[in-house]
Amino acid sequence: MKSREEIRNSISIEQGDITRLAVDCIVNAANRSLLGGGGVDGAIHRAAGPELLQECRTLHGCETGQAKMTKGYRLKAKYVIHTVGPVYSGKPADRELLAACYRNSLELAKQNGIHSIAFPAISTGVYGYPLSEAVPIAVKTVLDWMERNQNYTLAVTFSCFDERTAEIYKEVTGAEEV
Ligand code: AR6
Repeated sequence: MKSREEIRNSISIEQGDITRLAVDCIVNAANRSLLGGGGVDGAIHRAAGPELLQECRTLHGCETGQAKMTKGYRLKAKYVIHTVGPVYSGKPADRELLAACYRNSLELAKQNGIHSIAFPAISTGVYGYPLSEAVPIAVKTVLDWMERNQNYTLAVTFSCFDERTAEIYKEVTGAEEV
């Protein structure tokens, strides 16, 4: 049985572009159409190439909080898990839906034998979720899942596009209460 401290230490925080990471799987903060968009979604589609959009068309969208997987095509990552974060409304449901994105992505990774995964800060761009609220939800949900799935080795990276985001992740993962 690992301590919370040991689990916390197995998470890494990387500043930069998620499409450059050499992990088994990267997570996309998509929209319900799964047909591409701006932000990290646009960056992933550009880096993966047009075959990604072709495969996404066969998935017929995705509900908020759910996750679906494709291949990674020209990315270093072999797979992409597409999840749809909530548009921030300030209501309690936001929290549940955001946590579901992380949980469902981790479950899908495990079901597919993936052993390393990188998440962007889902919903914190175009969808307007304040980082100060979204990051503790992301970190707690991932740590809780790792604690429940200790028999499965999965290295988790939080990919932060800018320095401010990386600082917030470092503060939150370093805090005793998460
Ligand atoms: N690598 C890592 N993180 C990134 C990258 C990147 N290359 N580019 C942006 N981010 P957003 P959302 C960060 O807006 O809020 C799209 O149009 C960004 O700084 O990409 O979930 C979809 O199609 C922010 O911290 O996703 C949807 O319509 C985080 O990724 C909608 O945006 C998420 O920002 C989803 O909005």
